[in-house]
Amino acid sequence: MTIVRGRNFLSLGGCQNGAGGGICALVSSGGALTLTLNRVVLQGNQATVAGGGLAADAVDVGSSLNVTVTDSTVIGNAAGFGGGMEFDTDVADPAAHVILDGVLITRNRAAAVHGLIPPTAGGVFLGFNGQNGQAEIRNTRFERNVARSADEFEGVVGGLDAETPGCQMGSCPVRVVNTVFQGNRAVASGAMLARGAELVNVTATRNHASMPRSRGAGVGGVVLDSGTVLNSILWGNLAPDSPRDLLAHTMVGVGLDHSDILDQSGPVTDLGGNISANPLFVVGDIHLRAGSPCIDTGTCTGAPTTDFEGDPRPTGAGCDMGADEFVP
Ligand SMILES: [Ca+2]
Repeated sequence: MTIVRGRNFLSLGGCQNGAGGGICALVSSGGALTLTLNRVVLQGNQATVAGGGLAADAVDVGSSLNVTVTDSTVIGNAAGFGGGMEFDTDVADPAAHVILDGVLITRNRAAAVHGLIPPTAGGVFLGFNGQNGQAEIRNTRFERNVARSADEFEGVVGGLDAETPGCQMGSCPVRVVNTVFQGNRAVASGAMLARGAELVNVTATRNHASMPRSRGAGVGGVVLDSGTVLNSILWGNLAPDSPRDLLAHTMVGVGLDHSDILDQSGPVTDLGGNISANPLFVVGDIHLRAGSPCIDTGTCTGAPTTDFEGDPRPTGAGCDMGADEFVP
C-alpha cells in the first residue's frame, strides 16, 4: 500500500491536532491498539506538529500501543518533529512497544511546517515518558534525513531522536540493531541522540552536525546518555569540532564493546575488543572492503545471525563489526 501526500495541518498535537500526516494512531482511556504495516510506502506526507508519515501515540494510564512496521519505505515526509515517524507516550506511562524492521527512512525533514514547533528528528522521534515504552529498530536505514530551521539552535537531531528515561536496571528502552545511519544532517546530532539505547551492529558514517564549539558543539554521529555500543562502527561523521563520532553524556559511562570509533569523548567503559582504525568502506557506501579491520573482529556474543541485508553472520572466521557482514 502507498500513502502519498497526506496533510494534517492543525496545531495542538494528537490526531485531531496536527500529528500524523499519512497515518495517525491514537490510543487512550485504557484501550489497546495494534498497528501492523507491512510493505507500505509513506511518501510526501506532512504534519504541522509531529509524524509526517506516521504518528502513533498512547495516552492515559492502562492504554497500550503496539506498532510494527516491516519491509517499508518512509520517504520525503515532513513535520515539526519526527519528520518520517513519531511515537509517543504521555506522563501517565502507558505501555508502548514499537518494532521497525527492514524500513528505509530517507529524505524526511523536521522543519517548521505551517507552525512554530522547534524542529527535531528528521527521521524518527521516540518520546517515551516512562518505563513502559520499548522500541526495537532492526535492519533499518536512516539516510539523508534532515532537521533544520532558520534558527540554528533548533533543528536538533537528523536521524533518530529517542527521548526516554534512559537505561535503568540493565534494561534499555531502545535497541538499534543491524542499522545504518548515513548522510543525515542537523544542528546538534546528525545520526542519533538517545537518553538510553543499546546499539548492536550499527554503522554510522557521513552524518553531519553544524553547530560549532563556540555555540555548544554538534556531534555528527551518536550522542548517548546511557547504554552500550556493541559491534558497531562510528566513523567519519562530520562536525566543526570534536567529538565527531560519539559523545557519551553521563557519569556512569557508555559501554563500548568490540566497536570501531574514530573520534569520541565523555565517560566510557571499555568492555574489550575496541579499535580505532579506518573501516575501509566501499566508496560512498557502508559495505566493508576486503582487508577492512572490522572483518571478523567483532564478537558473535549478542550479534544477530544475519546482517542488515540478510547475509549470514558470521561469514568467514568471525562476526564483523557494523551492519554489513563481509561476504567475499
Ligand atoms: Ca565475518
